Amino acid sequence: MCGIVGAVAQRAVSGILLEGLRRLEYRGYDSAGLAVFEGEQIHRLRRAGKVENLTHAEQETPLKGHSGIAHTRWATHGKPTENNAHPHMSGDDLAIVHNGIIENFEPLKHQLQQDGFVFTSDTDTEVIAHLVARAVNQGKNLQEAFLETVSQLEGAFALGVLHKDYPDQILASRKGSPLVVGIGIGENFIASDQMALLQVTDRFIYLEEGDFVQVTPDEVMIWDANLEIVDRPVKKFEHSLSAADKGEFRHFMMKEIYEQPEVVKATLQGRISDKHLLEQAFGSEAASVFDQTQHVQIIACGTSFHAGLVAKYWLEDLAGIPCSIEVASEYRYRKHVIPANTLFVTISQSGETADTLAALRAVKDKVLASLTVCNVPGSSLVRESDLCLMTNAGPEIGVASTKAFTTQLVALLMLTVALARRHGLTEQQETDIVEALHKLPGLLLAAVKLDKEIEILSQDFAEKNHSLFLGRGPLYPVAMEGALKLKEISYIHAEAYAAGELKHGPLALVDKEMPVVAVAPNNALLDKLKANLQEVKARGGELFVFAGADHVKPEDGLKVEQMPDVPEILEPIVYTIPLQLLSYHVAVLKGTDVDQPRNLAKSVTVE
Ligand code: HGA
Repeated sequence: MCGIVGAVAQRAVSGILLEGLRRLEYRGYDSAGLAVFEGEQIHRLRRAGKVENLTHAEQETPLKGHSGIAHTRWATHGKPTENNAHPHMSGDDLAIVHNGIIENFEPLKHQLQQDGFVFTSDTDTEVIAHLVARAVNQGKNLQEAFLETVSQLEGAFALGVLHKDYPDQILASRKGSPLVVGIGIGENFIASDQMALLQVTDRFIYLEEGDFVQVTPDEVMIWDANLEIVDRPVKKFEHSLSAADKGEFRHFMMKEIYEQPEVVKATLQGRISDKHLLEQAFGSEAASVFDQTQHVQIIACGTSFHAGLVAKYWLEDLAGIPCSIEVASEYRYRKHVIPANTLFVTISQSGETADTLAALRAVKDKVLASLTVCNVPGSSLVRESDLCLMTNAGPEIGVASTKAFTTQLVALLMLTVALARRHGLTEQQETDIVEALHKLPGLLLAAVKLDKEIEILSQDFAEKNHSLFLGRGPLYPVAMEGALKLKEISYIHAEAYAAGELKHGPLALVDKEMPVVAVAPNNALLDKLKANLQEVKARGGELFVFAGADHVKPEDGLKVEQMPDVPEILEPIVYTIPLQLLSYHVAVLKGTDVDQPRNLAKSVTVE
C-alpha cells in the first residue's frame, strides 16, 4: 500500500526522501514520485515502477532543495502510470501526496472543473491539490486553505502538502490512514510509518485521528480534530522491538497474538470511513469486477482455508451470492465446473503457497477475475492476481498462524460488504457493520486480556491426548481453526465438528479423558448448541465453553470462560483469540517448540 515521506531540513532532502521510500517498499506499490524545492520552484519527478527508477531519474537531475515530499503509490483510482503517480500539483504552486481514498471526489471534481481547474490525472487525489489552490486563490492563507479542504473530504486520508510561498513548511493531516511525525535536530519529518525515518531519527509523534500538523525545521505544531492546539508526546522508538524480535514475550506466537488489536487496526486503516467501506482499496478495477460477480470460488490451505470457510457463511448470508470453497491441493488436480462470472479468491499469508498458486494459474483464464487476500506485498499471488487486499498484519514469524488469520477475516468481511452492497445490503446495514469494525480492535484487546484465566484453564489439557472442538454456523470454522492450532503446537490430537454432527459419530468417543471445547456466542444458534453440550455432559464429558456474558451457566463438568459482548458479525474474529491462547498455554505446559513445531514450515512453497 502506498507510503508518504516528507522532510524539512537545513540540508538537501532528496536522499532522505528516496531512502524513506525504499524503506516503505515492503508495503507494496506500483509507482513513485517526489517534489522538492529547487530555488523558488517546486520541482517534481515521478516514475512508474520501482523506487529505483525514481532514484535513477533523480541522479540524472539531482535535486538539492531542503524541503520536499515523496510517495509510493498503489493505485486505487486510475492506472499505475507516471501521470497518475503522486505528488499531484495544482499549477506550479502546490504539490500534494495522499494515502487513502476520497469517497466524494466526483462531485468535488465536477465543481472544480466548472471553476476552470484542469485535471491532468485520473486520481481522486488531484481534487485535494486543486481545492487547496482554489482556497488560496480566494485569499486564504495556506493553513486556512488546507483546513477548509480537509473539512470537505469524505473517506480516508493521510496528506502532505508543499506550497511555493511556504518553502520550509509541510502541512499534513490524517484521518483513517496512518501518519507519524519524526523529530530531528533542526529538521523534522513526516511518514506513513516510522520505518521510513529510522535512518534520520528515533523520536516520533504518533498522530491521532483528525490531527492536523504544521512541520518546519525547528517546530512541529499540532491541532486536533476540534482545531485545538495539542501537545502530543514524543516517543522514542525502541529498535529492540522490531518485527524479528520477541520483545517482552517468550515466543513470537504470543507476541503475535497480542499484536492483533493493532494489526487489525492497520488492516482497516484507509479501507473504511466512519460509515462506509472504501471498496477502491481492492484496486482501481475492483468496482467493475464486483458489479459482474455472480459466484465466488475461494481456494486456500490450512488456516487460510478456515478463514475462507467463515467467508462462505458471510457471503451467502449477507450478499446472497453462491460461494464455493475448496483446499487448493484438491482443487488443482481435478476437473472443475466454473460458473459464469466467478470471482476467484485466493487466501494465503505468504502469497507463495505452492498449491494455491498452482490453482490460480490453472483457472486464471477461465474466471471473471482473481483476487488475493495476502500478507506479503510483492509475493507471487499478489503479482499474479487481478485484485488484492493486503492484510497488513506485518511479518508473522510463529509457524502457527494467529494474526494472519484474524486479519484475513477482516479483509474477507470487507470483501463481503463490497459484494453485498450490490445485492441488497442496505446503507444502514453497511454502516452497522462498519461501526462494528471500528470497535473491533477494542474487542480483541478485551479478549486478549483473558490470557491469565485461559492459562489456568490450559492445565486441564496438558495431560490429555485427544480433544474435540465444537461450533455452529460461522463459529464452526473457528472451532476447526482452534483444533488445528492445538494440533500444530501441542501435538494433542484435536478434531472439530459442527456441533449438530456430534450424535452422528464422535459422541462415541466422549468420556472424561476427552475434553470438549465449544465456542458458544449468544446468537440464534446458542440454544441448539446448548442441547449439544448436554449430549456431551450426559456421557461424562468435560466441557470448556467460551460464551457471551451469562448465557451459559457453569455447572458440574462444564467450565465457562466469559467473553466480551460482541456484535454477531464479529463473533468469528473475536472468539478465535481464546482458542489461540488456549493452544499456546497448553503447548508451553507440554514444553514443545511453540514457534517452530516439529515437521511444519511457515511458508509452504512446495506441494
Ligand atoms: N487514491 C490514491 C492513493 C492510493 C493509495 O493510498 N493507495 O494505497 C490514488 O489512487 O492515487
